[in-house]
Amino acid sequence: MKTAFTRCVTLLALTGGLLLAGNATATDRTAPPDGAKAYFISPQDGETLESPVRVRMGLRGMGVAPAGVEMDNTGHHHLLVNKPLDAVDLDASLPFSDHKRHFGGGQTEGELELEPGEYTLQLLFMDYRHISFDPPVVSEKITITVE
Ligand SMILES: [Cu+2]
Repeated sequence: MKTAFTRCVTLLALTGGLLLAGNATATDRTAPPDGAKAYFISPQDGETLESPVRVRMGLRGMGVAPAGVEMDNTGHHHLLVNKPLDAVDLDASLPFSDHKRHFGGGQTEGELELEPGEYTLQLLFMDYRHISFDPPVVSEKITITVE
């Protein structure tokens, strides 16, 4: 009887530990400094441009570092193209796609090849693991037209 009880408690403890570990990874987001913000230097909201579109990314209150380099209050830029922020899982490492561009080398400028049309762009600044800060460090969402 006593052995069975002990085993049961051990199992519960193990399960509890695993659950806690799971939660820790899912919510292990770092708080950014107060007032941290990403912003577009260019293009401007409402601008009409030709492809390739040169994007210049600004950052206030934090520093840019390459992906994989863990330093306090740093991260790298990501550009959401026609991708609403609420469609992004901020607790997970951001996947790579045409709609979610990473500037993992620490770039603050990039070029976008875009077909003619209207696009929304938003910057999402994330940490060395491509995981969002909490609250997320984002820019305004802007709309551009490519001719
Ligand atoms: Cu990234």
